[in-house]
Amino acid sequence: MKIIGEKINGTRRRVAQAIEERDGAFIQDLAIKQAQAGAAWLDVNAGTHPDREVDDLIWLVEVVQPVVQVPLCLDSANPLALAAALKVVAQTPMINSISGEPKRLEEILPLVAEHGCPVIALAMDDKGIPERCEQRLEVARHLIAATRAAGVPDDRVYLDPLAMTLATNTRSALITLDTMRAIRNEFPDAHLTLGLSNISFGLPARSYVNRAFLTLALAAGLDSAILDPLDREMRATLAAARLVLGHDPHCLGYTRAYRAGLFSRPGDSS
Ligand code: THG
Repeated sequence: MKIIGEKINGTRRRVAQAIEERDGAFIQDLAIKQAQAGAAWLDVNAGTHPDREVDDLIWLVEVVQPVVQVPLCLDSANPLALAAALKVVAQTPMINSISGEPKRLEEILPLVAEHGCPVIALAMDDKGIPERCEQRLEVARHLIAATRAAGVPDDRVYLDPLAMTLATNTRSALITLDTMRAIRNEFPDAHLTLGLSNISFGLPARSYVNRAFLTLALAAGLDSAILDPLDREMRATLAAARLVLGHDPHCLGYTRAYRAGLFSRPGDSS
């Protein structure tokens, strides 16, 4: 299970402020902490100012990459911002994301193919996020046909069946989990990913909801996720769920997490 650290995201207020003020130290601190917590990629999202996104994303990349070894996950729907960031990255990044929207697919997929990037593919198109599992699967089929045609192998594609908040639709997690099982079954070589914390937008005590969803998503075949690696409870849940699912030979990951103090509260010696 690979973690994509979610915290450098310009839709978060404190991060938007740091981008605006060019406060590199704040961003670098988030990068270092997430890398130390075991993130395999760091998501970088410059936020929602179309006129500034290119400059802001380049700034983020140049601030983050000198202080960590892990590759970035460039989170943007804007082909110009992605192309500009690709020129300044030190290591091949993950591209987040393509979707069934024709323009996004036509302009971003060539960048993915040219640079040999892993890519996140969202199960949505220009009509939005389909309500039903079968329709999301249909978009996933279309996306895999497109990545294959572009010469991108399935194991470089991270299909995202899309997690939407339970606050407005209490069947939303069930739809996402059904879509994951269907994708896993039809495209066994492709990866699955999710913006996990989306599931709890607008709810109180979000971490409980995120953890319950993570456990069920792992059982449905999730093998990577965009989440908060600094959430210790989340990482403890991940270690326990992997053990229960038989993904942790000799219980090594679980016992390592215990020895690293993941299951005790900071300052608690038990
Ligand atoms: N799929 C893909 N990419 C994505 C998403 C997705 N990128 C963006 C988003 N969704 C995933 N990233 C986040 C980042 C932060 C939060 C949720 C999803 C979030 N943060 C809280 C906040 O800012 O208040 C709490 C965490 C915090 O403060 O640290 O909810 O679905 N491919």
